[in-house]
Amino acid sequence: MSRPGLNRIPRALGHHVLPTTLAFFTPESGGSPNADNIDSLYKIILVVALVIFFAVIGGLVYALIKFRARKGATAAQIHGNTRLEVGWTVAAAVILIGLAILTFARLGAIQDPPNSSAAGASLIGESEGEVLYASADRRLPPNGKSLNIKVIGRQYIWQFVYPGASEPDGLGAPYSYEEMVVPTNTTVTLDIVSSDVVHSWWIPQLGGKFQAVPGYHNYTWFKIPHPGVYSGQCALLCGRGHARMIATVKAVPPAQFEAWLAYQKKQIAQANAAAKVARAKLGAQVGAGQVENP
Ligand SMILES: [Cu+2]
Repeated sequence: MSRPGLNRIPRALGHHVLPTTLAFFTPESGGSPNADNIDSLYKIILVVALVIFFAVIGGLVYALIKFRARKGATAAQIHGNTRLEVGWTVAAAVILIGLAILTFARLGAIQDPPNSSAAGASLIGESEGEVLYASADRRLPPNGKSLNIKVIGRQYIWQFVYPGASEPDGLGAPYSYEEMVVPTNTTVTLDIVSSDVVHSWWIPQLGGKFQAVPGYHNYTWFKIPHPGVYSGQCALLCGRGHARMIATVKAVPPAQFEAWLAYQKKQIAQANAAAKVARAKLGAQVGAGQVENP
């Protein structure tokens, strides 16, 4: 009698259950190559650790059962074993050195952003004059082009400022709150700052955690291949409203991103124009204060 259900079990164990279980203990990934590299590094180290764990525990259980107390049996008295001791010291050192080499070999791909893909948004190169804050920490892709977004942590909301300032001092740039919209296949570099206390920027699927420190700039990057929404939230207790300080990154095709940015710019310009009219109107009014202090 054929039982197709049973045949599927070993396959499911090998291809689904194991990665899912490992994923429970390792960082989230899938949104950006740096997050994927951090995650795979964790998985490799976890597998090595699991093999050693089971070898040690297995050896211990074997010895406990095989050499358990029995009537009439006398335990052998052993005083050290140089070969064995040198062996496990050297083996542990070799494993550690191997993991260190692997980690440093992968660090570049985690820290250094790659170029945008051909399908990404067409970016204007970041010329010297456009960089407001020079820093040796900021890493740019090999071709020097990235979409640089300023992430501002503030009690209790994240603000994102996009390139495209209309005034030389950086004012008039399009911005958004809480939701960052970015083009797919495009290398996005982040310039993380804070306007009050220390916050922590973290979208787990897009890579590591970075603190937003007042008076200091922190830099990271991501590159999202597919449209999607990635969520996170401030990862450092920053005050009463900390729990509300959520953040999402919405990746959309480049054309859609450009349309969104233009719309955002228009909305902000309209709001600024309306505020200007309101201010002029208020200024023209003769109020009680002006009567008393002409
Ligand atoms: Cu917070």
